[in-house]
Amino acid sequence: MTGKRIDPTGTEPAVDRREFLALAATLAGAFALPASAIPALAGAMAGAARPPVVWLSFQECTGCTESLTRAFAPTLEDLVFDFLSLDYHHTLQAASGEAAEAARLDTMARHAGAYLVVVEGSVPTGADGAFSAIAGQSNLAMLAETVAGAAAVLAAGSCSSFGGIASARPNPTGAMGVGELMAAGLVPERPLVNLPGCPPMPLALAGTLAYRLAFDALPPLDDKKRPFAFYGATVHEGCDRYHFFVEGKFAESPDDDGARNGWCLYKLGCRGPVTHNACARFKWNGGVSFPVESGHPCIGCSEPGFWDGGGFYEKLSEEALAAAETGETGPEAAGRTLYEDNCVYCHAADPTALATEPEAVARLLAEGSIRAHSRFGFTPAELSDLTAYLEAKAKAP
Ligand code: FSX
Ligand code: SF4
Ligand code: F3S
Repeated sequence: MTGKRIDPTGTEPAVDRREFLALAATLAGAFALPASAIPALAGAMAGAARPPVVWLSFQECTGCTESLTRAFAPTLEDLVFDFLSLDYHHTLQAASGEAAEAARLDTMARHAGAYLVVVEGSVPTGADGAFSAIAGQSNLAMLAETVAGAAAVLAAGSCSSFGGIASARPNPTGAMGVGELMAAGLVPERPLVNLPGCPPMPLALAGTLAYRLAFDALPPLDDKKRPFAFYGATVHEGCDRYHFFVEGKFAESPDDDGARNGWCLYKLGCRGPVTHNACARFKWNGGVSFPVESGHPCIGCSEPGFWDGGGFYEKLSEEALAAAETGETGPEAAGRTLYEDNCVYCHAADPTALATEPEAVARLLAEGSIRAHSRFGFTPAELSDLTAYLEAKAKAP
């Protein structure tokens, strides 16, 4: 997208119809919608309805906002002025202090049940939320208050989706993602979409908002509440280096001939095979490139367990790779992924070395009685998967 057009009357959309159609066509492809849906998407974005959005920023690096302001089509400015009414945003709003908080409360009152909440960053739960406050209100209290009347909540980034960097071991602030907080009853349950990535892909956020506007519904989500359109495939599946992976041609160090020849980065710790994100498909910076294409292994920034489970330069286990390759599913495979993404960072890679019986592991985790484990916030289904994996390993010859 090129330079901004300034409209002194404030009535002309900053994005023209052709650009909306191009974006709508890209999104229709991502959502696997027929071409007949393109006018609906474009029309919704170009239309007069501007859903009110309250954007909350908690424990984060502001990379998520940075990411969206780098969205090439449309830019955040276009989103703000054309198809959203961004009523409150800590970083971007002109208002400050009491006026800023008044704007948030006013939106919540005037659009009760209809406004959207975008959350950036994780929420500290330790010390009664005292680790982070805005306008004298803890992040936890502000989130609970704001989410209560929302039509839907979009967790933008890995921090708000799954806890992210702030929740990395030893998680000193008790940081949690929005879904975890809802499951724990600390925040009212509202329809939730997770858009993980550190930062998230701009198109995932823009696309989800556009879909909501066009169809008055959230896009189809997977079991981690991520839109299939952007998280339905792994980075590996779309990677340009995939044929080298198949041929067994791997870079052994970041500056060897293999790396120079563009060979597969699996041996350098690439997490592409187990990382669900659309980087390889849509790429970054206007489609220029993405980490793997630029020569760096994927560090799994969009998966639960990032950062502890991010796998920095540590080769993915053969077992995890095999499970990803065969598409092996079911409780045991899911349990193994949970174990490898979380437990192995403190415990042995082979769970049969654990001193605790499988059944007791699940119980202790559910009770949250081991302090360092409470941050995982495994759901009952995850605990059952983990138990299935531990039991299978215990029984294996
Ligand atoms: Fe987290 Fe976003 Fe990573 Fe940073 O706000 S997902 S640390 S890019 O900024 O929350
Ligand atoms: Fe690409 Fe990484 Fe998969 Fe190799 S392992 S094909 S570099 S995503
Ligand atoms: Fe993150 Fe991997 Fe994409 S590190 S930006 S998911 S290539």
